Amino acid sequence: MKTIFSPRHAGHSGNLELIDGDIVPAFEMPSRAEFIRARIEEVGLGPVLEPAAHDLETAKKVHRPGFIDFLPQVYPEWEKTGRSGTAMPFTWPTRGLRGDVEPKTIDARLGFYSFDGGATFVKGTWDAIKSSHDAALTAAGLVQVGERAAFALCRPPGHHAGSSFMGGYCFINNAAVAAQWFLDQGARRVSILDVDYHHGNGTQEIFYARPDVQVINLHADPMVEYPFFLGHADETGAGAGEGFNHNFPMSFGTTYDQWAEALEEGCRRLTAYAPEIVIVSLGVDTYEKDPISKFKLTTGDYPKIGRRIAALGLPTLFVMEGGYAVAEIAVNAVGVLQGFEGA
Ligand code: FKS
Ligand code: ZN
Repeated sequence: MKTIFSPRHAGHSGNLELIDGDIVPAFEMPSRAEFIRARIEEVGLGPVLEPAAHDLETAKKVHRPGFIDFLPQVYPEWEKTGRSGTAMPFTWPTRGLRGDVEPKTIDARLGFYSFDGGATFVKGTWDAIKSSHDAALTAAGLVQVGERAAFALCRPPGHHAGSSFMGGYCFINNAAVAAQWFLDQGARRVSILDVDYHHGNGTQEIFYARPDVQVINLHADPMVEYPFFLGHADETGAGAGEGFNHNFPMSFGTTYDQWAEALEEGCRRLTAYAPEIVIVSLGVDTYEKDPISKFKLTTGDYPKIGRRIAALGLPTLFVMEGGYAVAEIAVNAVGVLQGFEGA
């Protein structure tokens, strides 16, 4: 399997994160992608190629155009106020406030276009976002021309980014852009299978009222886990999208046997939908030693996930999302891909 990876992700580094009443170096750091890249080479998964540049027209179909235009403006605007370091929002238009009027200052616009303080900017962030987006579309192109599967080693990740908001380390929703691109190439139905520990609230929101993209999410119960405000089992889609959104929230401490039951049911519903392409939002923060998560999957479980996905028998695009126990995430993420390839 070919991997698409851009070294430009590394400019998104040194960011600070607000977590548990503290400000710490962000868990979403460059070494994550570098460990995965090194592991791909170590096991000989296949070539690692750089992405081609793509325009943002597809991204502007799944995100509000003004939101996409805002992203490259953030750091220059931040610097114009005389600041350096990490740009992050601190005020959000929640219930009862005006979410329909875009204000003018950089601090206000950061809040206007986000749902939490987790999508932060340094100088190289926009370039990394763009390279991650390009990696997803370049890998999608490989699948489109007949590769059985491809791996977009995206960083930053994307599944928390919605039509007009960033958050949770995510800016552009790479998997959603790829799904839209496959449809624009003529696919009639695409499924997104999100196996990251956290609910892909952005992906759900983008496609919630649409029948052409089925969204299946396996994740920690939002009653107790981030992103808290979406991801319940009764969210099944709206309007023309009714019946095409499937959530499988699970408790803290979930082991592979329990998790695999949800995967099995998700795969049954995916097969019933009969998509032409599967996009896997591949997070490995379900791992027992992940520093910010509470599931109990072990290293030996990840190839099994890959094998089950391969058994769907569909062209498959893997898009990297989360996973934080740095060294081990590489073995686990590549383990899924090796399992898929029959290793
Ligand atoms: C827990 C605080 C949680 C934010 C977690 C963000 C998770 C991001 C991710 C992605 F795939 F997008 F990277 N803080 N006490 O793993 O879902
Ligand atoms: Zn996650």
